[in-house]
Amino acid sequence: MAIREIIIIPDKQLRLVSKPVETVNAEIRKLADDMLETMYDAPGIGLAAIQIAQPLRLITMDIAKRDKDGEEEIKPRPRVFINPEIVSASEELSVYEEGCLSIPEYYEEVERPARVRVRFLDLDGKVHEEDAEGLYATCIQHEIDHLNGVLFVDYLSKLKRDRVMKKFTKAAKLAAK
Ligand code: GNR
Ligand code: NI
Repeated sequence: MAIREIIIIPDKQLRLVSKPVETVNAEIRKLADDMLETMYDAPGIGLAAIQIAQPLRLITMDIAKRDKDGEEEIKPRPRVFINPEIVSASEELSVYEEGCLSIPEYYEEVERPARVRVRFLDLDGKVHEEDAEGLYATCIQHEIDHLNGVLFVDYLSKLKRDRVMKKFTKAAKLAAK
């Protein structure tokens, strides 16, 4: 396994539409492994392949640690979603404060469907369908958005989005000098 560099805004690659994984082979399993290691190291609860500059429809996630504000230790639950699709979404919406490893240290509330049904392939190429709610529903929608070049700031007011994009554009220019 290896930790890969996470790209941040305004990197234009984050706006690419990622390509479906054609075959779940050793190369894809290695990429998924590296994504999990990169995600845990960051740390984050989800990661889309494009965040490490790989435009493939591949997501990793582990929301287990998020429930860990109590005493008991929660075991890690690494998950991999290949070619994930939302097959249905609830009319009911819910609000979560979201963050993104590609927009470091910026958090805002986003409203999304409270529940979604998601279809995906696992690392054996087997099809699954699952109902997601709560943080799982929010996170899988956030990650699938990445596969389509969409960022959570796209749901905010133009004022807020412009402000955060500008801040990171300035920082990138200073770093390049
Ligand atoms: O680590 C992450 N936390 C998070 C919190 C609320 C909603 C979505 C997320 S995903 C984010 C990691 C990330 O950027 N995934 O693309
Ligand atoms: Ni993100």
